[in-house]
Amino acid sequence: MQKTVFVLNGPNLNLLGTREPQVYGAQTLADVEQLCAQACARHGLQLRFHQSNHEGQLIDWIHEAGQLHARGALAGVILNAGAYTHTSIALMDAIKGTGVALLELHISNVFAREAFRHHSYLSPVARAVMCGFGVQGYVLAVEAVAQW
Ligand code: CA2
Repeated sequence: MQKTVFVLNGPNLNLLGTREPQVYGAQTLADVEQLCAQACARHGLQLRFHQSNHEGQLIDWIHEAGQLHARGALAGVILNAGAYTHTSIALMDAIKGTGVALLELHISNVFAREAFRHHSYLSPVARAVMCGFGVQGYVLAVEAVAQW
């Protein structure tokens, strides 16, 4: 059975490639989706790629992933929750409550940035955490989830 990978992107990541290229690079979110699609195709995985600026929408997608997880049809969730990483108990509860295997991803090295980016509500409930690989991190994350 072909398993599904959810790649979920939080607030402001729709701006990728348009501003702050020194921090987030020059590639757009559409470019990132294409990289993920190619990586998934290489591993025989189905891709669900989404971005939302709304916390509740991200939670709804995690719940959807949870339903696939319950049927044994989920490879994993790759989540770049953006700034919600540092604020959202609701996202943490959704990850914990659904039991999905989740890789927390950040484009930048959050530990080399402001102190408020050093704490994540999500890391304690994530299976793995990656940061600082630029948008190439999404490809590495798909490769990792393909081994789960
Ligand atoms: O490094 C990451 O991927 C972050 O999750 C990005 C978040 C930030 O709040 C986290 O601390 C680290 C911000 C996403 C904003 O994305 C933009 C992209 C281009 C231009 C402006 C914002």
